[in-house]
Amino acid sequence: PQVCVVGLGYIGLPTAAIIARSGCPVLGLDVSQHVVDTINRGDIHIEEVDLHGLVHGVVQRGLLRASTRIEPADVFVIAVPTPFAKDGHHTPDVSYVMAAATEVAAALKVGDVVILESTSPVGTTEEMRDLMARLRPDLKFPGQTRETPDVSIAYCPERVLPGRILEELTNNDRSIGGITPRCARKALAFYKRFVRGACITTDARSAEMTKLVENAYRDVNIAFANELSMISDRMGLDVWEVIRLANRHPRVNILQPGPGVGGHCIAVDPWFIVHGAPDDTPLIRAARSVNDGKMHHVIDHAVALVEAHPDAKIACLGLAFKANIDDFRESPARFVAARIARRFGERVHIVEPYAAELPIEFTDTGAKLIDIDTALETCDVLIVLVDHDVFRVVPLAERQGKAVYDTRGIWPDQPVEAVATGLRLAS
Ligand code: SAJ
Repeated sequence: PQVCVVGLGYIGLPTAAIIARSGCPVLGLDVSQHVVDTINRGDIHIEEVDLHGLVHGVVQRGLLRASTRIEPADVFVIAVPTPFAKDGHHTPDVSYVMAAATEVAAALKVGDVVILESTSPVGTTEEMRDLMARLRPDLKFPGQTRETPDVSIAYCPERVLPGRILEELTNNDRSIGGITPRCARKALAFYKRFVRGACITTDARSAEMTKLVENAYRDVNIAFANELSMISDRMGLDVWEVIRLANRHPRVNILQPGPGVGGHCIAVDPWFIVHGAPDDTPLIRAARSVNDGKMHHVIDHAVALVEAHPDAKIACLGLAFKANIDDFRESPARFVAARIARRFGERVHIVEPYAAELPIEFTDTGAKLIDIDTALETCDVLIVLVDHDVFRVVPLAERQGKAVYDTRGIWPDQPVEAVATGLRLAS
């Protein structure tokens, strides 16, 4: 089939490339002319392991082409962002999905399959169907007619991890949620072309909820770890030791505390559930507030540590939202480092091997970007914010004598001097 992927971001572009690799001709649609031109040259505008080679190959073989204008296709895959509305209430904004559906509606013909992949509040796929049905009264839509509908519509969320997108796109199991069982079967046949994991059919609303639940589950579990770290700080316990020991229980598996939860999904998706059931979500809300609160707890402890060492140079290790990636958006590490930089100015040095320059909010703070070796030679206070491998491998000998606040627990051998755990102060 001819495939059209709407939205060429972190999910859309790898998806388009993998479908193209399976042999289907793919048109990738994006609102940005820059993105379209970049891809048509065989280049990419985002960083992801092995993606450049794959895109280059499928563009060269004529299987992937990008455009700002939609064309007829047999399968449409929508992978556009669903951010918060700017109302300050964490309300989901599905306007990009509806804009994409409007474009797709204009190109629809009998027999087409429309698949939504964007993380969406429960009911969005049906809302999208209603919109397309209004725009195309000449077609019969699923769930609205007792006759065989002219088009099929399904919700099939992605569940890939940044840094492992290509591998996980192919190998992860997927939920395939049809507006009707027939829609699910049509979508299933499509995903079977390029997914090796199991594809499990369900209805669209259950698939929408499943996606949100997966990320809320992780958020709640990280919140538990973060709450433990704050309790341990208060009680003078080593949270890493406590978690390590508790996880020896055959049915306990506590996640890792950190400076808060970042990224574009785990700190966002739980709110989509809360929005749909505001009176029934005390736990999910509490997790959000614990994880956001952890960021401020880390800032307070880092400030206390720096103030206890008035003449020392400070190094903040890491800005990325998690280990070993170059994504600095929605990053608690970046937020914490910027607060430290604003407060302590020229004493502050930032180490981020994945950044070529400091983000905009560091301008005028006096903070400088340096490499890990310089930091180890010149800084006496180290604040670990990201568990990049390049930090993890620094041996104790090079950290000895320094005051260390290890928010990720990457250096369990760091001698503890005083204050609460979490604040690992070298003697
Ligand atoms: N984190 C911790 N402690 C942990 C694990 C993670 O503090 O033990 C933090 C990370 O440092 C990071 C944040 O949580 O700041 C999120 O990182 P992550 O690796 O847990 O997840 P993401 O945001 O990169 O990707 C998630 C994944 N969802 C789940 O694991 C349930 C991925 O499978 C989804 O496809 C993705 O969200 C998405 O697109 O929704």
